[in-house]
Amino acid sequence: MTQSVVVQVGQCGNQVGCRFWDLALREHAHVNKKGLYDEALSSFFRNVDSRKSAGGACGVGGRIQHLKARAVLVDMEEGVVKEILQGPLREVFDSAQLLTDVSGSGNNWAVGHMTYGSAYREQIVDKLRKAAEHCDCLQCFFLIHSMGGGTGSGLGTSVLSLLEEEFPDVCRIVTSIYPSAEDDVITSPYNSILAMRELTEHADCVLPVENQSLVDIVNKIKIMSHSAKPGSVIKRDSTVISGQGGLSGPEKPFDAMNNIVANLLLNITSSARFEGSLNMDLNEIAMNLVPFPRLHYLVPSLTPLYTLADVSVPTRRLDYGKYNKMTHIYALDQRNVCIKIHIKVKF
Ligand SMILES: Nc1nc2c(ncn2[C@@H]2O[C@H](COP(=O)(O)OP(=O)(O)OP(=O)(O)O)[C@@H](O)[C@H]2O)c(=O)[nH]1
Ligand SMILES: [Mg+2]
Repeated sequence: MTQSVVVQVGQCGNQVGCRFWDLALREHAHVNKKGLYDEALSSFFRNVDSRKSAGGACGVGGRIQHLKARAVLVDMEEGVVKEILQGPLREVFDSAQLLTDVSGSGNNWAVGHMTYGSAYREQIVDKLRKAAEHCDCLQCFFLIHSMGGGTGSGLGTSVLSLLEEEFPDVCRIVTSIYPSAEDDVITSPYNSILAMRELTEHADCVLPVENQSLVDIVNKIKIMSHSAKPGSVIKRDSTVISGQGGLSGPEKPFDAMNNIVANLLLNITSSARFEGSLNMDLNEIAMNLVPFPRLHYLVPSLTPLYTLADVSVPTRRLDYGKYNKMTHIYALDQRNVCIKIHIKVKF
């Protein structure tokens, strides 16, 4: 089985990333009842035994000792990463995976890209290499960042070009959070445009997510949940928009929105994380859906929202048998016709 490394850059990247790790751990805990470190876990987690020498890496098949996320966390402010290290996910990361500064990029793409990009180049490459060395067969880098902030857009895209330089054969899938029209960061349109040029040049595949759409989805699900028909039960620990009931403790402002993005990533990676005859590798997303190298913006969507809200409605019968949760991706085919592709994921 192959492995992937998540690179989370900036406040948004790290906050979304943490929701992803939280949900991924919960999902694996749900299916992995025996406490064994299996192939599914190995795709995004390492199993480390601190009593052993040489990093203490344990192979697939043994008991779970300490799970470490295959991740690199970068932020030019300290706050968010510090909070992660004090939160329930602190055990999942170790200091070798983190890179922080104190002052941030001040919402300025150029500071992130040029100033921090060159100042931290060696350190970033070092951390990426270490993460890659822990993998038997590294298939994919997942970069998560915002397009509006200085560090996310500037340093995030600098990291992307480093990935291309250092690991040209490893697939680069980027989840970019675009600012909404009412964004309070005044420079966010400029940052987004400057970052987009880099994404076009250096990414294999970009999954753009717009903050306003996330707000709309959260509101829609809340309305649906409140107006649920008599007899339908709303699960208290819905993992779609709520982080409550799990690892995360009290909910923070962006949590509901970030949970949607985390769910999206969870669904997209699920076929790479779990065995199955219909399952595909992650690099097939780029291989099958990108008609031209620079035309790689795939608009993701989640459906149906009703199941997402965890409202218990009778499950619809789908031809996919046991696969009854799907992710759609829109793409242009060779004739520039918009096509809608269903990615099947385990439910
Ligand atoms: N969906 C979502 N958007 C976020 C989150 N945090 C910030 N944003 C959005 O991201 C943009 C700001 O980027 P940040 O990630 O905060 O900035 P940064 O990358 O830390 O860069 P600097 O603070 O300038 O160093 C704005 O458009 C915010 O609305 C988050 O947790 N989730
Ligand atoms: Mg910041």
